Amino acid sequence: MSGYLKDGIWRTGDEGFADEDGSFKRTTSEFRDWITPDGSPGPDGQTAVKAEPDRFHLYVSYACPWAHRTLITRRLKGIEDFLPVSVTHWLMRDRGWTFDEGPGVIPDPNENAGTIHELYSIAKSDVSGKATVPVLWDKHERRIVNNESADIIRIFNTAFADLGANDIDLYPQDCRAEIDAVNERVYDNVNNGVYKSGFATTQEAYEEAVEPLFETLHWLEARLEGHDYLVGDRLTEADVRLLTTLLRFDAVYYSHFKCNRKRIADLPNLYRYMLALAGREEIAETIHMDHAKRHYYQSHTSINPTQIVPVGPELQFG
Ligand SMILES: N[C@@H](CCC(=O)N[C@@H](CS)C(=O)NCC(=O)O)C(=O)O
Repeated sequence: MSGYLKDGIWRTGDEGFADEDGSFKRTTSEFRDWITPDGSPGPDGQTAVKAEPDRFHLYVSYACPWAHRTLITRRLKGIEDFLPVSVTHWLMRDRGWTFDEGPGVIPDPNENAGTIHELYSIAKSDVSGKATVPVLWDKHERRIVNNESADIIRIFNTAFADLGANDIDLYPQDCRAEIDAVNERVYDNVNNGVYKSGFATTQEAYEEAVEPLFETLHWLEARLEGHDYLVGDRLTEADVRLLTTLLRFDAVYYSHFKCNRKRIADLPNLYRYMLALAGREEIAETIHMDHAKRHYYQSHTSINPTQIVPVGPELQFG
């Protein structure tokens, strides 16, 4: 059980976030502004703020695959110095994400918030919806620039170019159409597919999610035959976006979310690909499977009422 904001007030419970047919409904992200080197609008005309060294802050949970994308991109782009990070406790219960003390937790130095939802209310006093991570925060204006990981990794790719970010391009112009196509299929069926499987409350809704999930994993398995990356011959955001779900698959989604037709370890190309990426120093440093395992098994008490965290699998990252 988590909670949500209604007109700026935090409420406990999950009302309004499941469909009547038992399928899991993901809400859309509310804050979609951009950061650009000079403050000019974002790629689709988004309102943007100028990249400045001591202005922004990133709030994440190590458990969350969406937030994990932003941590990996932050590290790959070498922008840690312009963008400090706060890390929530792994448990997400009736106060949502908190900064309660615990191993790995990094409290909020800006607003001294005890929970993520407080940041949402500071940013917008009548905000409604879930209080999700990641959150990209503007310290000057005390507001959320963006809370959509897909946007945030694109922002990181270009925003801090003039401040000395690495020039690795995770969304190269010549591969964009292919990256977008892969992302779309992976998002629907894999990144979100595991959640749709796990949070389904009817057999039909579960099967409707789990079938395309494995179909897509087999498609990816074939695509990676003889290749190290999903698109072209270099690391792109398509890999970052897939990887964070793969890393949690065998330890969490396979059992907790009932995605158990196969493990990633049973799919040789995907397994090799995942291990190679997870072994890169910059990525390895961002992996915290202790938070991920404890988060899922202990937070979702409707799925796992005993809150027991399984000991396996033997292979653990981070
Ligand atoms: N669209 C968002 C989704 C983020 C998201 O769903 N985060 C989850 C954690 S994995 C969350 O914070 N959930 C809070 C809740 O359900 O109350 C993104 O990709 O940034």
